[in-house]
Amino acid sequence: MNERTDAHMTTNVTRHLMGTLLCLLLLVSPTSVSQEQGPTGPRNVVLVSPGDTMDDIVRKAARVAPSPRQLAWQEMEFIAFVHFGTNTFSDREWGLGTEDPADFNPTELDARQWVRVIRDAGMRMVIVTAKHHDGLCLWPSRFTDHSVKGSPWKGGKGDVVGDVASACREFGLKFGVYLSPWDRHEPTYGDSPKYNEHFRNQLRELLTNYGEVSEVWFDGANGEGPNGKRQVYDWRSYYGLIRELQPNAVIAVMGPDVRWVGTESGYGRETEWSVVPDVAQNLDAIAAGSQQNPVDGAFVPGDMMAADLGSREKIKHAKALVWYPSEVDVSIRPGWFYHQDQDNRVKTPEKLVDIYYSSVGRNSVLLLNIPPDKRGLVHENDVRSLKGMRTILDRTFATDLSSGAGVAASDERPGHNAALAVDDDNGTYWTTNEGVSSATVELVLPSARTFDRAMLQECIRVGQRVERFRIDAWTGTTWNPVAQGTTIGYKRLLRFPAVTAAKLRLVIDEARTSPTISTFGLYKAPPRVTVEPDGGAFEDSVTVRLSADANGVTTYYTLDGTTPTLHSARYTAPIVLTRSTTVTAVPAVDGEMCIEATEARFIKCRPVKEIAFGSPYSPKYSGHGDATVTDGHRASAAFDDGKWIGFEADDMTATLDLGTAKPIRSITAGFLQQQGSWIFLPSRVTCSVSVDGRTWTSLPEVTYPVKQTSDVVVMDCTFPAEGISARYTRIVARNVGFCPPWHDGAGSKAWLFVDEIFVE
Ligand code: FUL
Repeated sequence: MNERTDAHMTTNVTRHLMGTLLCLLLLVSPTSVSQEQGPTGPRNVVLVSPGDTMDDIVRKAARVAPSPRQLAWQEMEFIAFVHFGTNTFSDREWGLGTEDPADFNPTELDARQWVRVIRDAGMRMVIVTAKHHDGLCLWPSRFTDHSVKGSPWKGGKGDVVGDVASACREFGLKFGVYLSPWDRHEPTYGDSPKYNEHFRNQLRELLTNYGEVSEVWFDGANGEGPNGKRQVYDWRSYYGLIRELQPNAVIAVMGPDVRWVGTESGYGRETEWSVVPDVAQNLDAIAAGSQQNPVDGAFVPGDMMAADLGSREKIKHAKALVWYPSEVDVSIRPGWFYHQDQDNRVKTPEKLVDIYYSSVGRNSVLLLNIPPDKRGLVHENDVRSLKGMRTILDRTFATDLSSGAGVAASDERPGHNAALAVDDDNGTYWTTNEGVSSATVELVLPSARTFDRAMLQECIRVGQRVERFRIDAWTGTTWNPVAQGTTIGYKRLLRFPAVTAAKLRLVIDEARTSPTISTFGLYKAPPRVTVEPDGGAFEDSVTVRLSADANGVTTYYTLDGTTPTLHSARYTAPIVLTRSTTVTAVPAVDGEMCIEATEARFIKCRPVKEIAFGSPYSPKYSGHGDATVTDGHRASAAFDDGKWIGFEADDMTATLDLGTAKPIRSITAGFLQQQGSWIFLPSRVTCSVSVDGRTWTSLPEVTYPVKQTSDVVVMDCTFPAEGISARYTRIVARNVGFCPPWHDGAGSKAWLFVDEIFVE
């Protein structure tokens, strides 16, 4: 569905690259919030001179700090995107620009519900797609009729942008706008001066009529307009207008204040520097990068998407260094817009929590997209996941276990003693004396405490400095390593197996200058159950053990795929499974079920000695090689979960060898249908078995008609083989070959996805 993340989809987008390097000195803020003013105090940008040594460059990098607007934005930590518009009704991700505004017709639109749900989930701003690539304006712009004015919603008198802005004011959230420069509808698009004027007019409306705007999001995806023409964007004039009308708003992605992290997976970098060479603001590279297809959530290789952008290695040839912090944008669903067929693919609370740790917890702001449905409401499934996520985070961070600790540091600057690292005030910080760039802070807790999460924060108002750190716990005789990392930045969250200790230390091994720490917190996440083994294939029986990572926990489990309750079986002894089973376990504390379930699927089957494919699968969807389809770990409904293998236009022929002839009961192969991503069920599947690999017996055939449907289906194709003994099994699945005439991709190569093949 999502053209940008479907690695195999081709789009007709022509890249329109603007050979513009931003004029930094004009665009960045002239002042930063500095406690150390003066010629050596923090600034938003520093120039590197040709004669600077590495030490000079590192010292300069340590001085680069956020502008006030960047700092205010960073402190929001977790913000929401709302993709809503014509695509919501046409079931597309990128509209064509030819849509009829009359088709935009939400029946129960309630922006207050969106903002309430978003606030309750702990997010601090809403950025709404005022106009997406299709050009339909969600506000009644004076400069086009292609807007909500043409919609039956509220008789053409509605204003979605206005509704969101006033709901944000009511619920105390900041408000931001996404305005797509690429406009597939606007006739002046491609007529450069005219469209620039039109775009500024629209921007002016949004920046003057809706109160305070805190973020303006310019997309990197840019293509042709309705006349097939390209537009040369006058970025400088857009930025100038924003600075004039909303000086506190940050400009994101195709702009100078906030950097796209480089993936839409939700996972930021382990090493995330907010101080980067100025070339990171090169619009060519940003646009090129955002037209790439992130494969399995990895960073796209390339200058701006590398695994590290700001280490010493990266800054040594820079001409200037800027504060350009990262924003992680990701959708709660596979698509950016609502699609009914994704109602069951809403990210789970556990997944959202994992994303939170990997974005907010890695020196980034998390921009989570919550797309309202055709009613104009956030769907119940999304609300449920957000609530679950919030509960886990609240339970984790409710109590800071470092409170009451005695603190000492190997070095302290007067006025910045170690106690300031564990006080409740994030505005105060511990630091060392000039010239001391490695140091240790030791905490002595009032008694031994159990924790499995740590929070570290640098005082970024004076810059980002820490390059390498670790946390150790005292066992009574030695220091045991608990966690380690490179950058900290605004916030670093660390997860590790539970540790019980009364004494621990933070060791800063390397920093660019005196390190600062404004927060050093310790927490315990709600208990979770580990299932051992964590699923997979077994031949006769398998013994499964459940263990919780905390004391005082009772574990409840089911063997039928349902979520356990207090009435389910209570775990007291290892469970022996003799048939294919899904084990689901949830811990309970004091008679209350915890929220996080652990699930493991076990498949009873004959072990496969060897598997051979007639024609190779695509390297784009190759899982972990041949064994992907016989490892007992079944793929989910997500085509990009790394567990599917995909054949592009080709059929699949798989021959499995069990080593010796054995009695078998059935043979199963799983296939995926996700037609929005050009993945079809096979048109025909045949299966044959053999004792010697020469004489084959065919089992009755299975065929499927290819229907147009948006349903995502994981289909098991099972061939009964009761009473048969075989060593070899051969499955042939016919690819439909090319997308059928009724499909968006008619005539293009179709995909066949398979996982898992097992012989019971
Ligand atoms: C991309 C767009 O093409 C997507 O539709 C979405 O808006 C995402 C946030 O940015 O570049």
